[in-house]
Amino acid sequence: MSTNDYTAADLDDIRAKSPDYPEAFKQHYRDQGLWSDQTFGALLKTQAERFAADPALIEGETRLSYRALDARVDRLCAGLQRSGLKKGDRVVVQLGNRASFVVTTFALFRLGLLPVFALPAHRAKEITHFCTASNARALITMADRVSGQPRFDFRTLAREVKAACPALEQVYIDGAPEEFNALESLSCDAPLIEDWPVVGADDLAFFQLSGGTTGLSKLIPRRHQDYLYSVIGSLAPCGFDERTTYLVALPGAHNFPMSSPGFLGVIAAGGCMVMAPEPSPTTCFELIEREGVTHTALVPPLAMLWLDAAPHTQRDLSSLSVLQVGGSKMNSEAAKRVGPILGCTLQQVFGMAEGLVNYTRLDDDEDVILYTQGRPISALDEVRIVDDHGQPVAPGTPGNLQTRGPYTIRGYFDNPDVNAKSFTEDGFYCTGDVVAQTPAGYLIVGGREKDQINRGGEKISPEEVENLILAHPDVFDTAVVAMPDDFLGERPCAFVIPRKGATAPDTPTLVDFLKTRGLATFKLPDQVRTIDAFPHTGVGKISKKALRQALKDTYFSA
Ligand code: OOB
Repeated sequence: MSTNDYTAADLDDIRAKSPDYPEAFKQHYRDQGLWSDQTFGALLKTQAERFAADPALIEGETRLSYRALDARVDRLCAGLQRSGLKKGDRVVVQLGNRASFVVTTFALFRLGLLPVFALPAHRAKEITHFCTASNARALITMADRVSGQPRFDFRTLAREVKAACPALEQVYIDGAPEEFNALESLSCDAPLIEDWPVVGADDLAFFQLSGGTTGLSKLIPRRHQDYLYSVIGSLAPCGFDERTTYLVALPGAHNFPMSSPGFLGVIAAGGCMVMAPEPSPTTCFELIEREGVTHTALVPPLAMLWLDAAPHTQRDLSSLSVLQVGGSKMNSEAAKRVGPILGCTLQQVFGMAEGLVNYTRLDDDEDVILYTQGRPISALDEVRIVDDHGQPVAPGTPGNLQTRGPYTIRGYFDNPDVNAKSFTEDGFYCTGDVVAQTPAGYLIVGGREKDQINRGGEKISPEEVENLILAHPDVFDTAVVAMPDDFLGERPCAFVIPRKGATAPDTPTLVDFLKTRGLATFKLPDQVRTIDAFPHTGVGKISKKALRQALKDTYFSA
C-alpha cells in the first residue's frame, strides 16, 4: 500500500465516522445560497489580496497585516507539508490567544489537516482523550502560558500525553521546546508543494469538543461549508465589517470567540483582531483603549467583573460598541447595567458547539435584548420545542429544544450509541436545553434537562468527574450536581457516600486526588458533602433533582 492509498483509506474512514447531511439538505442549502465553494484556507488568501496592508492581527507589539498573516500561514504550510503529515490527519491544538494560534489554525485548514481544538484549561486527562479519540498524529501546544496564574508547563503535560498515546508521533511547542520540536522552526521559506490534495468546501475542516454530558467530551466534526456559513451568517447580526476591531478575550479555541462571529468572522469581514492573553478588566481595558476595540465576547461572570471595574477605570472605553455575552444565561439585572456602564450595546448569544447560534439583534427593543437569548442566525434553522414524549408544546410554553439546520451537525464523530440518543430520526439535535419561544421567534432559556454543570460558561460532565471520584478508596458512591452561585451561576458539588468503616474524603483531599488524575481545574468540585444514602427517583435512579433542590434550599436560606 503506498502512502497515498493509506491516506485515502484513512480519510474515507474519518469521513464515514463523521455523520453528514442528507444530499437533499445539502442541495437545498446550496440552492438557497447559504453554502458556497469557499474554504477557510482560500478565504484568507482572498482577503489577503483584498485587504493587503490593512491590519489583521495584533498581539502585544506584533502587528500583522492581512498579507503578513497570509505569508506566515503559507510558511507554516510549507513546513507542515514536509513534516510527514497528510491531508486528513488529526492534530490536537492547545494554544493560548496568540498569533501562533491563528496562524496554526489557518495553516491546518489550508492543508486539510484536521485540528482538534483543546482549551488551555484542559489537562492530561482531557488531552489524552482527544488524542486517543481522534487518533491524532500530532500535538501542537505551548511551553507555558505567558500570563494567567498559576504558571503551567504544557511540556510536562505533552510528555504524559505522548507516553499514553502511541499514535502521537509529533509534538510541536510554541516557545522553548525542550526535547520536542519548536513550532517556530517548522515554518520554512521553501515553496509550497503544488500537488498537495485539494481541500474542498465539503471536506471536514476540524473537530470541536462537546461540553460533555455522558462522561468524556465528544468530538464534533465540522466541514468548511457549514461552519463558514455560520461565520458569514453571523456578520450582519453582530455588526461586523472591515472597521471592526474584535478583542479575543475568551479562549480562541472555543466556538463562541472562534465563529460567533469571532476571529474567523474578523477575517471574513476584513476587520482586525486583538489577542488578549487573559480576560481581566485590567488587561482588556488597556487593549480596548490602545487599539480602539469595537467588539468583544464574554461569558456572564466576566461581564460582571468588567461591569464592576469599569466605573473605576481611567481607560477610555468609548470605542466599544458591542458587548456579546453568552455561554451561560446572563442575569437580567446585570444585563441592564451594560448600556449605562460600558456605553455599548449588549448582544445576548445562546449557542452551542454542535451548531445552532442565536443572537439578539443590535437594533432590537430593549426588552428583547435584556430578557431573551436571541433568535437563530438563519431562516433555515429549524427549532422544535417538545415535551418529554417528543410532542410539540403549546406556543410560549417551555420545553426541550431540538434543532436542525445549515450549520448544526447530524452526529458526533464515531459515536453511534450517543448519536442514537442525541439526534432524532429526522436529524434534529436534542440540545438538552429547556427553552420557551416568543411569538417573534426569540428563545428564552429556562433551564436544562441534560446532566451537565455550566460553571459560568465552562461545561462540566458530572459523569466524567463521578467516574474519577469512584476510584478513591474511601468512596462507595458519588453524585456530582450543580449548586447555585451568584457569580458563576453554578458550581459543582460532589455528594459522597463513604465505604463501610471509612471516612469520606474532605474537599481538599478529594480535589488533590482529582488533580493528580489530570483533571482540568475548572471541573474540580468546589464542595464535597458526605451523605448516607441518595434520594431516588421512582425508577430507582439517583435523583439529582432532589440533590440540587437540597443545595438550593440551603443556599437561599443561608
Ligand atoms: C457555547 O457553546 P458550548 O458548546 O460550550 O455550550 C453549549 C451550551 C448550550 O447548550 C446551553 O446549555 C449553554 O451552553 N448556553 C447558554 C447560553 N449560551 C450557551 N445557556 C443560557 N444562556 C446562554 N446565552 O456556550 C456557545 C457557542 C457559541 C456561541 C455562544 C456560546
